[in-house]
This record gives sequence, C-alpha cells and structure tokens, in this order.
Amino acid sequence: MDAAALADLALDIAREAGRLARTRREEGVAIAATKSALADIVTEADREVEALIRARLAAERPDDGFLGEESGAERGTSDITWVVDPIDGTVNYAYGMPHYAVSIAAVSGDPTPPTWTALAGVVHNPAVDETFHAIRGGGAWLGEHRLSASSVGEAGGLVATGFGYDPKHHAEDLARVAAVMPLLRDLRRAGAASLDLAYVAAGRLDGYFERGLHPWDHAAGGLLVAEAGGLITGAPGGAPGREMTIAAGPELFERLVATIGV
Ligand code: LIP
Repeated sequence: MDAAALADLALDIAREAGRLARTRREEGVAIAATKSALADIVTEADREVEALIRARLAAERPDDGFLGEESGAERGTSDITWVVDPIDGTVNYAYGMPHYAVSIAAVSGDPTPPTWTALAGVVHNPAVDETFHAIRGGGAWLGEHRLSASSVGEAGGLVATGFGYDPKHHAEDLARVAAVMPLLRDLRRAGAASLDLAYVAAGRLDGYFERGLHPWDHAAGGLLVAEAGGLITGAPGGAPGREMTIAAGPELFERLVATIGV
C-alpha cells in the first residue's frame, strides 16, 4: 500500500474516531484511571476511541503493527506500524476545552523514533473540525490548504511548550522557558503536542519545544512539520523523544536548538 493509500485510511479512521470522541465528550467524560502521576489521566473515551482505531486498522491491515498510548505495542508482519494517540490533549478533553486531537501515523521500519520512517500522518481536532494531514514527499495540508512553516519577524517567535505530568521536572522545564524567552515574542502552552506540531507546520506557531513526549505524541505531527518545510529534532542531533522535541521553521530552529542546548 503506498503512502497516499495509508493516508486515506488514516483520514477515514481519524474522522470516525473524532466523531466518537466528540460524542463521548458531549455525553460527559469519566476519568478511568491515573497513569504516571495524579495529573496524568486516562478517560474511558481514550480507551474506547483507541479500541475503535485498533479494530478498524486490524480489519483493513491485519498484518501491520500497532503502537498506541492506551493499549500498548503489537509487532506486525508487514513493514508498517500504526502509531496512535487516540485523544492527545486528554486533560483539555476532560475539562471540556476544544483543543484535543486524534493523532494517527503510519511508519515503516523499526517502530522507534530514531529508526522509523514516517509515511503518512493525520492530526484531527474534532472539536473544531480541523484535519491536518501529510504524506511523505507529498506536502502537509489543512484540509485542501497546503501548509508552510513560518519565518520569524523582528518581534521574535511565537513558540509553544509543555510540561509533563511529573512535578519533579517542572523547575527544569521552567528554567528552560526562561532561557528561551529572549528569542520569543510570546509563549503558548496549549496542552496537545500533536496540535502544537501541526500549528508549527501551519505557521500558526513559529516553534515548539517540550521534554517528555512519547512516540504517539509526535509521530504524525513530526511528519507535518517536515513536509511543511520545518525542522524537528530531539536530543543532540537525534530524533524527537523523551529527552526533548524541538520543531520550528529553519530560521528559528537553529537558535532554539542552540539555546535549549540539545
Ligand atoms: C499530552 C501532550 C502535551 C503534554 C502533556 C501530555 P496526552 O499528551 O500532548 O503536549 O504537555 O503533558 O503528555 O497525555 O494528552 O496524550
């Protein structure tokens, strides 16, 4: 199956999953459990939406692998693995903020960020019906509108960041923000990494950085950034990941990387 066909499948599934997530939100959201910290929650909807995505993929592509936030990893026998965050921005979702996304990426190769090749990615916000999508080599799009990462004006960059759920990292995270602020016109903390990355691709943000991301947070958004002419990295010259994720247009990217020191 070529990247365009993988993208078409991801788009169809993301839209169906988004309808379910939005319906469950309107019905009222139940916290199912906490994970790494008290603030790190999973809702029944997270689990139900991931189950829908996984079932659709198993029906359409039974030989592919799967890596999901809520149900874990399963190796496939094809070269394709689906990397899925069923509801990215879970806390926003639980509080009723319309800023969350279904994030689905199809990658080839060993399914870890340093070794995979992202082929297709979709970041779909059902609350506002915005669908960002990309095919490797085919550009990044919002609906039918082609996206391009920004170049920064004299006032500095509009940059987003995030803070993991574990309070022990917050002092370090805030010190990093203080170090970066001289490069910025302002900072945003919107709570969904996949949408932060999609916004960098769309030029709605000039950049984004965050420590502690999981593969499903950045798999689709990272392809959007790259296909929109942006740059994305992680720890020194490495792939985006737990240690760090930095994404921006080319001009701001180098200054962010040098200042954050990865
Ligand atoms: C979230 C990320 C966000 C980060 C949060 C959390 P989740 O993912 O999208 O950028 O700051 O700590 O990791 O938990 O909503 O899927």
